[in-house]
Amino acid sequence: MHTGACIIVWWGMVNKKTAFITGIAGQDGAYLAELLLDKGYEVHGLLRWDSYVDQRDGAGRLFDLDIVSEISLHMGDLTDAQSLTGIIKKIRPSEIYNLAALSQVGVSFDVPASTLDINVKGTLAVLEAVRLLDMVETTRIYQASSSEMFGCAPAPQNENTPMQPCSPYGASKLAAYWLARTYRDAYGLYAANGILFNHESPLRGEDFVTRKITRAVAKIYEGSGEPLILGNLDSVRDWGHARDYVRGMWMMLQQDEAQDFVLATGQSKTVREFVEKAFAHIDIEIEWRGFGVRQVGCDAKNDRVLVRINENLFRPKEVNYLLGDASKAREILGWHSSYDFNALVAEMVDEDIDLLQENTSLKDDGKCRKVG
Ligand code: NDP
Ligand code: GDR
Repeated sequence: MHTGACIIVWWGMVNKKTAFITGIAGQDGAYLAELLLDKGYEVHGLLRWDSYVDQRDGAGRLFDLDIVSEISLHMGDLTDAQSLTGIIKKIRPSEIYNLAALSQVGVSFDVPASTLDINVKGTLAVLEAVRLLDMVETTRIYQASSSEMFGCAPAPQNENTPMQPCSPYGASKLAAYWLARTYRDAYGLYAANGILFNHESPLRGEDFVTRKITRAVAKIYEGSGEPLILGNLDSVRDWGHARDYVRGMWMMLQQDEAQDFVLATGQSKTVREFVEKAFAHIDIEIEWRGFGVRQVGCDAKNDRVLVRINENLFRPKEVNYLLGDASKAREILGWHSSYDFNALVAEMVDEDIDLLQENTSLKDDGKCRKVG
């Protein structure tokens, strides 16, 4: 090899950035890992022990994106501060993306103490590890904050909106947000909060409303007679695409100074509109009949009931209206959302139909079922 080429290879090796992603097996973790690999990063990820032991299932999204072999996975738990510190000490990452969380808002009402343990003490463990390992000068932290912190605050919400969380999840994320800000102010740590509004994708967990809807619509398209059962149809969300949002996370860590940013599309829709759009994509027009929990969504052509309401799916307290103002991210980061609502819904329904068809053909072949 020529001396010049050697220098380029050496320069690339010493300057290769190392990222550590907690929650790497989640929706955002998987897309972020893919993005960072594309940018030439060495990528490490934290996997909970059961996900680590059964990686085909626990890290299924990394297999779906075909990137698992390029990532170093570490068994651990966000709530186990000692083991987490050991992993960070070994990797000495230049960037940490703290995405691991109990992220289901409804579930947080059932297990509030676990929610706080994971989301608050877990975040503290990451911040403390960086401080105690003397990595404040060398490591930047992204903290996955959430529009749920705004709770009942009037829309549109931005970085200056007073926060009024309405769930254990929202309260936990607000505490973690303030911990990140406190470590930034007290110790000079580069810790940026991304206050992200809802973002979805074909990799979205099946217990979130968008994916629940698109899976049910795909099954109905494939001939299922089971209606879609939902809770509150009238809450309003600002839904974007996860691929756009992970790009924003990375951008937040490339600034001269750590700051907090809202990422949102600035467009809001109700759950009901999401349902209508998803069915419209398979040429079914939904007609709503009745009121309250007795309301049903019917196929306008043949009166078949396709959507029902179950009051058990309502939350003890609901965030009614979320609509983000991402002007700061647009101006400072140059970030924008590239998907519109229609494209997002269409992609999710199409992918769920493809997945069902793929699974059916695998079953017909007598082969193992693909892990979805
Ligand atoms: P997911 O629920 O898809 O992923 C969360 C990941 O965290 C899972 O892989 C889960 O692992 C992991 N995890 C949970 N508990 C622990 C633990 N104790 N130790 C280690 N790992 C753990 O969430 P998203 O990818 O959608 O979101 C990423 C982050 O962004 C979360 O913090 C979420 O709260 C936040 N956020 C998300 C938004 C969205 O719309 N998607 C909007 C705003 C904020 P396992 O799979 O093994 O359970
Ligand atoms: P959210 O997302 O709570 O906004 O949190 P989710 O998709 O769970 O709910 C959105 C809205 O839909 C209503 N809803 C239902 N929700 C679920 N999950 N299942 C149902 O059957 C159902 N029927 C109606 C909900 O009441 C709610 O109003 C997401 C998560 O990703 C958080 O981690 C993240 O911080 C926020 O987005 C921003």
